[in-house]
Amino acid sequence: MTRSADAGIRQYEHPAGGWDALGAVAKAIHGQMSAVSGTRIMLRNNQPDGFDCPGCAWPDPKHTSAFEFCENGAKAVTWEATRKRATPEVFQRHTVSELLGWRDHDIEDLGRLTHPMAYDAATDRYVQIGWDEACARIAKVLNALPSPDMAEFYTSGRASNEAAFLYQLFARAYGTNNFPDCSNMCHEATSVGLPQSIGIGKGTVSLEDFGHADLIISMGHNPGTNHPRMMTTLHAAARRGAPIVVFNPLRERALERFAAPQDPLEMATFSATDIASDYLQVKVGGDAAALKGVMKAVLALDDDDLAAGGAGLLDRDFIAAHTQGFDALADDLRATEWADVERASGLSRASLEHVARLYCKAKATIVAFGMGITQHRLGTDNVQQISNLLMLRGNYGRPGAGICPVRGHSNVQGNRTVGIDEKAPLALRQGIERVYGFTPPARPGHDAAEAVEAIEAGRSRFLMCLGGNLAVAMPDPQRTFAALRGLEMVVHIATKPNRSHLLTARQSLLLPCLGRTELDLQAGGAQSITVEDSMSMVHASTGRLPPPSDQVRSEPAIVAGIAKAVLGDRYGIDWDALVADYGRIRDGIEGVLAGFADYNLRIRQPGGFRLPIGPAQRIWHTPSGKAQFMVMPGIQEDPRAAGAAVLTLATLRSHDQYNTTIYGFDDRYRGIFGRRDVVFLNPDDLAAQGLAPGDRVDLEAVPFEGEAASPGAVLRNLTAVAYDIPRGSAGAYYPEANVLIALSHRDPRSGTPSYKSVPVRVQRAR
Ligand SMILES: Nc1nc2c(c(=O)[nH]1)N[C@H]1C(S)=C(S)[C@@H](COP(=O)(O)OP(=O)(O)OC[C@H]3O[C@@H](n4cnc5c(=O)[nH]c(N)nc54)[C@H](O)[C@@H]3O)O[C@H]1N2
Ligand SMILES: Nc1nc2c(c(=O)[nH]1)N[C@H]1C(S)=C(S)[C@@H](COP(=O)(O)OP(=O)(O)OC[C@H]3O[C@@H](n4cnc5c(=O)[nH]c(N)nc54)[C@H](O)[C@@H]3O)O[C@H]1N2
Ligand SMILES: [Mo]
Repeated sequence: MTRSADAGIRQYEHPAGGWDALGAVAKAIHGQMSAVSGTRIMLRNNQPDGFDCPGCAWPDPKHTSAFEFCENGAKAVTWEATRKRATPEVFQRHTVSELLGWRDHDIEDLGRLTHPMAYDAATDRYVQIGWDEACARIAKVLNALPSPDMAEFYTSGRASNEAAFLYQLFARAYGTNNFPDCSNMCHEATSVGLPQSIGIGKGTVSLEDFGHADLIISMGHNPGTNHPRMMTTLHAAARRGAPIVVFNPLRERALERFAAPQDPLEMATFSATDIASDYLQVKVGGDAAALKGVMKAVLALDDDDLAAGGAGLLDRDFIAAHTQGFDALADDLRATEWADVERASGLSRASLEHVARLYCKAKATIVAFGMGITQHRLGTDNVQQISNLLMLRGNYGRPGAGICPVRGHSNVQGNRTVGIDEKAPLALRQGIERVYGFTPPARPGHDAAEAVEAIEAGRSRFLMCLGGNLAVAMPDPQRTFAALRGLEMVVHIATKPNRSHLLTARQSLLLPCLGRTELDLQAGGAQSITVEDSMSMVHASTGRLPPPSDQVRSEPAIVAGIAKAVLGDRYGIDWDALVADYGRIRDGIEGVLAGFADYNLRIRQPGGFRLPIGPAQRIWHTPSGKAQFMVMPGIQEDPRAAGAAVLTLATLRSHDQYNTTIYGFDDRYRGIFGRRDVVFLNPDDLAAQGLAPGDRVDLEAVPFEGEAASPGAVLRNLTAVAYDIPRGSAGAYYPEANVLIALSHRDPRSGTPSYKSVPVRVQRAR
């Protein structure tokens, strides 16, 4: 495997999207299924009577339009609908130890799981077992645990509302709130920060609002790769002349220039549209400082306007009627020094003042944001500063205005809504008691990082995973992998094999489930499931493809089967009846939770229905009943960032991956082809270390305030790529770079791992 160090690294000259994206779809289909079935299934994607795309949580325009082309949606669908099968025979051919040596891509590319299996330590292989046997083994372990709080129930956000609701009902009936889930690694900073600011942990805008916004600020996300359908929205906004201000350390191609595959003219003429009107390359981790700078400038502009006899630029009526804490915020902003803002954000005062002027000119502003905002030690502060900025000019509860956290997994928001929440809100507990007649536990359970710590310490002995790849998604694989291997039992409900499944415990079960695209036939006939998108729209999804084998069961059916085995007829819940007709599960959700009235009726409307979002009506479910300005005193900086030798590393998704699922080895828009072993560095940082582009380097973790990654955490032999990124900032791919992240390196307010601000040193490879 010798090749020149800079092979596969070259500038990508085209706009994002366009014909290259169409070509990539053809390739994705070719790799996994026949062209005819691939094309046919793609046409049912996000259609009113079709299935919801498992690719992301961006909403569909009214669910009535023609098929919306999306390259990465196509990859997600074909990866699930593949013809490849990971049968028991396949597992006979490969020991678990052998599979552990494979790349993540190759493990999943074995294909769809077809039969329930259990790990056999004697032969080091997964072997087929029956469903009843699997459920009986789980019941035996769970019913022997000294406390229900010694079991962990993980969820990855692909599960439907129906599956997730049953899952939490089962675990709460069993007796715990231990619900580690992928949102703990994702938008938890939003879920903790926004309720304090505006009384709900969700976005306030609808898709229609983007058509009315006259300023869109995009912070810390990469929609060209992770939410390609959002590019249609941004493309339309750019075309009608709405300024789009981007805060991102990396110049992401799609945010600069995009050719919309749905636009016949652009496709025919090979033309494209500029997306960002202003691209601010904030330092990694510098957003709170940048936002404070913009707000400070807004206050100054307001002062000037008042001095010139104007009415001021703040929305004083909104601030007086709807908010609390403005004076404290203003005092803090006036006391904040520009020099500190500039240093911490890496942005000039002039550029932030320019954004402030655009903001004061705009009648309606939306701020959209992703992982570049949330996955930081200051993640919750970042989110709250965004809300402060919006509140200064009353940008809530008006057309074209509001906050837009762009969610990850296609139903991660729905999972939280229907009860995947380790904090066990009172209303949910009361609802369960009302409908199901038992009192769920009130004590808070574990989030994802706490679950791993509890497992490591032996305080938890059992782990069930409804999807996902927990061990690989979490920081510090050295610790996390070792912890999981120490469990009494681990149970994975999954579509495809992955590395977490190979970290076997005393007993390990692998249970195959249906995906979104597949026909879900139960006693009461073919079933639909429901999901909630990033904008709180709940709608139905119906799969039609034949299941990968007759042994594969739906997630609700698997959960109900386990619940029956573990709980017997405790609390008189008729699990079989719930699975026979998912409408009964939805009736349960409707009974337990507010906002779901006529659930079964309303999902029949095209496009579904929207859950109530208080701030969209200027209703604030905060303790004071008002929206709160949240002060982040001063400018907080990582003390290490001052030292030139320490860089702040953001771990990123490539264009060819879905979280830990690696579809392929290209990151087209960043100019990386056929490899992932690279680190993106500013040319001056390279030179400062006596390095040149193409050199092999090692990244070494730098402990923070005594929080160390596992000793000697080093990522070796990466190729240095000179990239347009601020000095002091660096980028490398997730999950490879997770070895550098200490489990304790997280936002103290939300527990979100600081995946996007990892202190590292770069040196020539040993
Ligand atoms: N195809 C595809 N789609 C996906 C996923 C996938 O892996 N593949 N994952 C899904 C999931 S679970 C999620 S959560 C979302 C993730 O979608 P994103 O939120 O887009 O997540 P990342 O790819 O991690 O990219 C974060 C962006 O933040 C920027 N960034 C890094 N650090 C900072 C910073 O300090 N400040 C600012 N302002 N920006 C920063 C990076 O340059 C990058 O452009 O996508 C979902 N959709
Ligand atoms: N360094 C670093 N680490 C990160 C991040 C980062 O940006 N940087 N991002 C974090 C984020 S935002 C997230 S959300 C997590 C993701 O963490 P997870 O959600 O745990 O991981 P995924 O990679 O999405 O899970 C992929 C697996 O899900 C299973 N699967 C797929 N579809 C289905 C289905 O329909 N049903 C079931 N039961 N299983 C299915 C397959 O077995 C597949 O292998 O990772 C986090 N980790
Ligand atoms: Mo996520």
